[in-house]
Amino acid sequence: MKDIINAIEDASIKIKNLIETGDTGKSENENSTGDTQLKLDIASDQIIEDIFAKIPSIKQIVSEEQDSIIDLNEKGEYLIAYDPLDGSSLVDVNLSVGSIYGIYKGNFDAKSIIASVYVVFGPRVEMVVASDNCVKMYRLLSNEFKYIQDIKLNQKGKLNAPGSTQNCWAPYHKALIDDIFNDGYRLRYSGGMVPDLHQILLKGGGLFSYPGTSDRPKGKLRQLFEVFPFALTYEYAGGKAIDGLKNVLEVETTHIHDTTPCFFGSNEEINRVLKVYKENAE
Ligand code: P6P
Repeated sequence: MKDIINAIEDASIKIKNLIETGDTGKSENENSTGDTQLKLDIASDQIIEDIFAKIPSIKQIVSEEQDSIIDLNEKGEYLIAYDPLDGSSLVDVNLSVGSIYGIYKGNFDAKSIIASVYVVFGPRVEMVVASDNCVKMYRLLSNEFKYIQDIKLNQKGKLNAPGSTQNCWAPYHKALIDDIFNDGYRLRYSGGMVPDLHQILLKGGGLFSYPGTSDRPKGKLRQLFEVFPFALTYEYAGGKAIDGLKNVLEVETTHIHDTTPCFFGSNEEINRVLKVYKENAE
């Protein structure tokens, strides 16, 4: 898998340069989930696809920016689902964005994920690799990624990142979020999944939630290239990731662009979510 990590490092250096100089305007196209594609989305997707196409161990890839599975090498061992530039609309207001990669063996489904990588493009460029039950962070220094630290979550944190359209929340979800704030948690939500989840990991814990809502009953975040990679990362860091009622890595995928409600966090916060959601399960 070292070849894949090296490929992600190379792609990330190119994407960093693209963010700094590229056109942040809209393209004429939409992606499979109906989001208007920015020129940055398409360009960063092309960078990653071109680099992955040269790696013999990669059998297939799935991108948020492309409708269907792309076949690369019949004899390849790995399948990669990725979001090339998540939160790209934040670039033109100079907020952090990121790339997310789920590395699978056998199938594009939760039980087949074996590793995940995300890269945060912020004041610094940092890559986090979750594999073999540990989470390691690297930082881009003089154009090379250097190991910085392992990441571990505390049992309980201080940050609360409540996503989705608040006037579409279930009443019990609103009460849960309000209770967490009443316990003194700090609001930390930028609208970028990668920096928001990275912050909770590095600050020791808390809760990130993107629930099912009346306008989006199955949530907004995509299973294969957003939710499952971060679920593996949070689990390996000693936390949990659920869909409200169960481990989110038990969720079934029927289409490569499927979404799911998701909660990521330290154990204590996730247990609070489970209690409330189980009490209100239909
Ligand atoms: P909302 C960015 O578009 C994204 O996919 C994630 O990065 C982020 O967590 C979420 O959407 C934000 O969605 O509905 O809170 O603006």
